[in-house]
Amino acid sequence: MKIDNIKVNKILDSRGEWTIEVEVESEGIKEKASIPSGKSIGSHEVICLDCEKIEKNLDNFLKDIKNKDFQSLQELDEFLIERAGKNKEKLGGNFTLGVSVSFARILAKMNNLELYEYLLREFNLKREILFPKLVINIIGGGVHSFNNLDFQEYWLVSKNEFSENLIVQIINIINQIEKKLPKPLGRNDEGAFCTNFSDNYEPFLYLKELKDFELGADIAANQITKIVNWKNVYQKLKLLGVKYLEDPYKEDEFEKFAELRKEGFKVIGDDLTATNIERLKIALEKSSVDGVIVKPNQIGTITETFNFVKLAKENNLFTIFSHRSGETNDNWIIDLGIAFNANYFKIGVPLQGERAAKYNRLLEIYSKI
Ligand code: 2PG
Ligand code: MG
Repeated sequence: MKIDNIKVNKILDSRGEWTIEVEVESEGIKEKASIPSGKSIGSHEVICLDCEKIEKNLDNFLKDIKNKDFQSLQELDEFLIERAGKNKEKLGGNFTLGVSVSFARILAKMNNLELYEYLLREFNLKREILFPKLVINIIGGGVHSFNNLDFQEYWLVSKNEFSENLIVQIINIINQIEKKLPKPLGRNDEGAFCTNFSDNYEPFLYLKELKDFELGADIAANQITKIVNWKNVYQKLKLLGVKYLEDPYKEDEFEKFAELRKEGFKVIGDDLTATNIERLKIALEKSSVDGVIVKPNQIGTITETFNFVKLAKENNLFTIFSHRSGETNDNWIIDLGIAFNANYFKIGVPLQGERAAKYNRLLEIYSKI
């Protein structure tokens, strides 16, 4: 299948910052995908380019791609990976992902399939997990917020799989917590409560003892510049009953991640593993993690995301398919997670349009399956 045209549009994300939307045309079908952007970006993520830079390269890239005939999404992704060069610096990982997702949507449409159904077929997969569980960022701090908390996200982790009931339960919990919180300042980038607390641990007192949920946190340690006695931090979090910890140390501290697992925490890599199979191999060798965050725009194509998830699953790691803090209303992350058998989705609270869009896609798929 030939690609006849690609356009890039400059659009706003949920933070009011510029991001891109990519439109691909093939065999008379046009499909679009928009790409979110992070604020706590690790140094091992691929390079994203702004719209103007992408447009500058576009004419040459189009001449090149129009000569090719792609038999599958994986063939297109291989071409993108090769042309984008190291860290996707020549084309931008945001652009390559936009092309990858749009082309997958075209192929799905041609075959009269939903995107997740097409991905199941393309990667020869079966639905093993009927529905993922949810990781919900209820109280926020760090670079997503404007309060005094150092840790980025205070989570409830659902014991139950996604359902309409679970959404109702989450909204009720949020309403109850809102009434109890000290002087709310508002909501942060992801819709989590942004409030000043007496210390970094107090937020967990508002989340404790909720039936059907466990506690977790994205420490996002890479973003914390002050000197911290980490041993002390994790002792306190253990006493509070926190079970899941994302990025508890800086992005290259594989050994420290592994040590923390011995304390009984479920340790998760985000900036550590960066949806990058080479980083995952190091994490596996050093036994650094129990689970990994999956953010396709950390790597730049659907195929590379799939290969990362495959290796994680072969090694019994759980996967958390995640939004970014600067989101768009697009919902392809849900189709990828459903097709690739995500164990969890981390998509924020269902109270802001760009996050609700993901919950709505889950509901839509849920009603079909
Ligand atoms: C994270 C993400 C999403 P950002 O650190 O896990 O919550 O934040 O998109 O800013 O990298
Ligand atoms: Mg993170």
